[in-house]
Amino acid sequence: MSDADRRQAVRTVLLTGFEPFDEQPVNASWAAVQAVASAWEGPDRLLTRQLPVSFRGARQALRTAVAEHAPDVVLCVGEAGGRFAVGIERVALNLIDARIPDNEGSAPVDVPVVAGAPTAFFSSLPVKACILAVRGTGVPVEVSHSAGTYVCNATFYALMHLLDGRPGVRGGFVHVPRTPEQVADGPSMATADAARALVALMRAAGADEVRLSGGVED
Ligand code: PCA
Repeated sequence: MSDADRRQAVRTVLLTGFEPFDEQPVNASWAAVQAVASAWEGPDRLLTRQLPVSFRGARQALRTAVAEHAPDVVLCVGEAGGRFAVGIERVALNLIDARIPDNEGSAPVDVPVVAGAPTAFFSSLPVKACILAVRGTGVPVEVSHSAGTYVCNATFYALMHLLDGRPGVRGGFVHVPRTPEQVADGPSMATADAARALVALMRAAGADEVRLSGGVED
C-alpha cells in the first residue's frame, strides 16, 4: 500500500454525545465520548461533538458537523436510564412524543421528525457485526428496536434522513446506561466500559453484516 493509499484508507469518524438533561448533573453518553477521545490512537480520524438536548438544536448541530467534516462514519450516542446494557439501535422512527420538555422547553407530542418523510429508517451500521465486536470486549450489549420518542430518536432519525442516498457514509445510534455516579439504585455502567464498547463498535462500523439472531418476542 502506498502512503497515498494509506492516507485514503484512514476514515473520519464523527462521534457525538449529549449534554445533561432531566436534571442530571452529567450525561453518560458525553462522559463515554470524552473517555474514547482522550485515549484515541487512530488510525481513524476522530471528531467529537456534544449535542444539545434540543429537538431543533441537536439535528442542526449534527447537520453542520456532517457538512463541515464529511465523515465516513457517524455514531451518535445517548444516555438511556433504566438500561443494563449498551443498546445498538436498529430503527429510527419518524415520530416525536416528548414525555418531558427538551432543554429549550419544547415538548412536541405526536409530530413527525421530518414532515412527509418515510415512517422509519434502519441504522446503516452492520448492527449484528457491531454486537459481536462489543461482545468481544465483555461489555453487556444488545440490539435495541426502539430509541424512544424523545431527542435521541429524533436525532437518530434526522441523521438517517440526512444520510439517505449517501451509501458511502454509515450512521447509527447507540444508547449507553447511566453512570454509577448518577444512579443510587438501579442499572448503570462504568464510563470506561461504555467507552470500550464504543471503540469496538466504531472499529466494526465498516465491516460486512453477519447473520446472528438478536430478536425479541415482545
Ligand atoms: N438521552 C435522551 C436525550 C438525550 C440523551 O442522552 C433520549 O434518549 O432521548
